[in-house]
Amino acid sequence: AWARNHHKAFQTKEDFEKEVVRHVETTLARSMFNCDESAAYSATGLAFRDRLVTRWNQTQQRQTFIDSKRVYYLSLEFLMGRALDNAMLNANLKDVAKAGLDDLGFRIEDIIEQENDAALGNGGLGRLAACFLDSLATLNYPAWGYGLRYRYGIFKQEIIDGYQVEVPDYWLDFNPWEFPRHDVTVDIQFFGHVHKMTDKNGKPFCHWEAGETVQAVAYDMPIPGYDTPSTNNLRLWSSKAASGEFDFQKFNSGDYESSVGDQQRAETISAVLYPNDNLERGKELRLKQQYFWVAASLYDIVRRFKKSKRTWKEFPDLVAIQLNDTHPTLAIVELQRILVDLERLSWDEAWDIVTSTFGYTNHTVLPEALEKWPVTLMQNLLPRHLQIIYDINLFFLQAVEKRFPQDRDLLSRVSIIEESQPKMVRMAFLAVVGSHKVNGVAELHSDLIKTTIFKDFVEIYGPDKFTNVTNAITPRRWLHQANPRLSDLIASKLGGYDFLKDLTQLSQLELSLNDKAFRKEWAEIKYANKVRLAKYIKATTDVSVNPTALFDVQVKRIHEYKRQQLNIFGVIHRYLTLKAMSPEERKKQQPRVSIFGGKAAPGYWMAKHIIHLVNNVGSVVNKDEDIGDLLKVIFLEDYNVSKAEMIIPASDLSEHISTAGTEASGTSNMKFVLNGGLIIGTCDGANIEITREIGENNIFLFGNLAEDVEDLRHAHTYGSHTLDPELLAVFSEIQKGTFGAPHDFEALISAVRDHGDYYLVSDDFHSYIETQALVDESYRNQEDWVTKTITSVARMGFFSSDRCINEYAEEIWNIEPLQVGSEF
Ligand code: 26W
Repeated sequence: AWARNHHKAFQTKEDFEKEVVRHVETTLARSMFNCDESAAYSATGLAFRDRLVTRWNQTQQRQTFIDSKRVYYLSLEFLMGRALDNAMLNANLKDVAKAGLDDLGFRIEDIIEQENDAALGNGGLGRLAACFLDSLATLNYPAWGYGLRYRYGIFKQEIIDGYQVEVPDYWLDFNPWEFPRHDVTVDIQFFGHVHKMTDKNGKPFCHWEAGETVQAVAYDMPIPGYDTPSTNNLRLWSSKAASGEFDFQKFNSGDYESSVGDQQRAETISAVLYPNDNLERGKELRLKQQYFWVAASLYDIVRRFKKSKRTWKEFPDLVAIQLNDTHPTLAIVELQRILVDLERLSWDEAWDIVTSTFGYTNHTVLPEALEKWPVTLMQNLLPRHLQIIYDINLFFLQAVEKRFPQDRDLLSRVSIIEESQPKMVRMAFLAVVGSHKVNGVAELHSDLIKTTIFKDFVEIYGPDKFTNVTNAITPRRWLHQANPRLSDLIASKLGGYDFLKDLTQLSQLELSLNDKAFRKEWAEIKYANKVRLAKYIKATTDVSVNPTALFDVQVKRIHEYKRQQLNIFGVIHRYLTLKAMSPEERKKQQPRVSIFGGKAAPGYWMAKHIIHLVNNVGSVVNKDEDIGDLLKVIFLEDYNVSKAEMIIPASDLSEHISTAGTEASGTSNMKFVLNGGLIIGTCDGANIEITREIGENNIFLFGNLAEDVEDLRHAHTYGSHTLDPELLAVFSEIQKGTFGAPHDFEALISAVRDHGDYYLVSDDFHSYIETQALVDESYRNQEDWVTKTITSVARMGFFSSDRCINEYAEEIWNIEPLQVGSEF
């Protein structure tokens, strides 16, 4: 109905073309004669943005009018990737756009390729947030995301002479998907002092007189749902000097540089995404980012709540806030401060509201990733917040002491303040104490947090406060968009695309297991995706790979716990084995292409050594004529969301081989299986639940179990530590200089050989090699392999982020979808 009222709501290619031409000629002020691909992208983006805006406004108006509970997802990272393809597919207008662009002389694939990824995240945590936004909109939940608008997203990775080089990612040049809201600003304060005051009734209260003010400006991005008019909002804050802060005194007295310097200091807050994944480094600017974003978001949320004219007690009936890891934990303190200092509620009333509002998701148990801030830093930057943290801790410890008298050990173990030198604020504990639910992201992980880092809190609060919501992915981007041919084939079997909104329908694919034509098309799609990747590999690395070889892929952030070193040591072992064979024997071997991709944090030397080793092994193996197509080793530069969309559909086998108990969930494992690839993996994170769903015949599991890791580590340190002989042979080869100066790789070897092998590379090596041999054998039987992949896809229904979001909505947020009807 609304379409008739809006000329911009094109439905035909002719109308779409008119919109593109209009945007080229007026918005971009160019002529169609010199409309290049970049201009065509911009105009196409603007045309789709126009039609999003209408629905976006209507969704927001409706949410406000109905006054229903909203969820706010606070995440320091949103790894959105590209928006255009997604917007076209969600609106079911990609065919229209394709035909229209074709008329105008463009190929839609080339136009899509023009867009920069919105790369505001490191890896799993940020991409999960993006999948969640897609599901929230698709399921019509009233939801907003809140994050930071980094000027520089995750760095771009170049490989030069086998080494990673970081290049800044300036992505904002032209971004049709964001709407600056220069009228939506919040002044954010830092530093200063706290004064004790009394109000006119003689009641004492605290007043924070800040030393620095920075302005937060909102930038909004529309988040379209699939096959629904619902369009949610992602609000990202950008920092600039507060209007009163530009120092005209300095400016007029000729001190231009220093007045501009203040401006730049303010803008620094949202300048750059910290590129550490799973490593906390206690930098003041990072804490400033966290508070800046949290304070702006809460001001916004409270402002919206106040318009509803409800009483404060009703706040949790209208507002749920989810903390994506501990990064936004200061929101707990900030809300308590707003309620007590500014709104003048009693401490207990305020604390009830706060704890009913927040939920906290934990994404890691790695000790080096758990956030702790020095008390002195907090005292200086956020003096009033530190006082409140101390009070929260005091009341909490008093309550614990009451329930468990005389257990001083317990008190010091659970204290939010760690009594170390220097004293530290433990953010995870603060998040637990200030939330009504705490969840892990896969069953094993949720069990682990209950028995390790939060064990005492389970005693204190009881087990019901802790729950599990197993991660999942959006099938719209990770099947329909990334692998359109597979999506079409599935739709042809299932009678339409409803499975994209109810992924459990995939189970019907098992009925087609014996359908020859279907199987053939299934295999052809995989092959076509491999051909496309092979072309990309040739174009970017100049290595020719055979698309009939087994494509073995490990793409994710480079980290010792994810064990890319195990993979590359395994590759070297394979190379040595092949070299030792006679030419006749070699002919019987299964050809393989080992593909790696992923970024190392700039200061993470071990990770950088791993990248270097992979590249050097590649340059030796790839030109070895004895080996030929039997083994190729590829490092794909600058792994990101849009590359993932090409790489994942082309994989036969993907590696998810973290030391058991270290990978909280993993989500790419799900993406690979959903695209008809199999997994080699450890019993870790979501691999375990994937196995439960698809069956253990359809996954290649290996290695030690999480329950045995502690004992093995202990044995390495205190007992005798014998290393796997085949791994030692790999080490000798590296040390002979076969893959370049051995010095460069000494640290990788000695971590295993001399420093206790914390990640159990040696303990799992034999099992890994044997399991890889099993993979070769399985792959030889292509019919069986296809059966395994179809069966696996059919059983992946559980891993839709729609299921995941419904669980959060019911168990944690207590929110309902907003029915959308014909009035849209
Ligand atoms: C403060 C430094 C820092 C930065 C990022 C610490 C921790 C992080 C993230 C929590 C790391 C992360 O992305 N964790 C991943 O979260 C995914 C989504 O739940 C899981 O699938 C991955 O297993 C987990 O590593």
